[in-house]
Amino acid sequence: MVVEQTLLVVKPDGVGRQLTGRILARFEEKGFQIKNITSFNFTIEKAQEFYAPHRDKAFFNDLVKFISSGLVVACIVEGTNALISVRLMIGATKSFEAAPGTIRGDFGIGLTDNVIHASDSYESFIKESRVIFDRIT
Ligand code: FUP
Repeated sequence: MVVEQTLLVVKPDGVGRQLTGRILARFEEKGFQIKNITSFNFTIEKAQEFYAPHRDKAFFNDLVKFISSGLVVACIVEGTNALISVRLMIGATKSFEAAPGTIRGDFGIGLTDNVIHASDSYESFIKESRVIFDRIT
């Protein structure tokens, strides 16, 4: 059992559909701390940096366009085993296959527009935090 941090981004579909409060409440109810909350619009350049691990994928341009298409809300989620726990809470990448009870399973049916992002590892958390906060928090 170890206290960890992970990065969460409520995507433009989640923010646009006014789901931010309900989504963040789930993490608070679970027992996690929400830190460094911020809202902003990704520039195309920042989005390319954020999604750099996917730069060779066929869906990269659509992904960058989508995440830059509107306001996002980003925060750090902190608590015991946050990395794996938050990933389980957000659910499978394809929202239409995500289990009921997960955020993607309960709030959407999209793939690119899948409501929420969470870091998949400590390394990703560090890289993604540098893009969003320009530093490690
Ligand atoms: P996840 O870690 O669950 O967000 O999923 P991935 O890292 O596999 O994918 C990153 C983002 O690319 C996801 F938000 C969804 C999007 N994506 C597509 O748009 N099309 C695909 O075919 C696969 C992923």
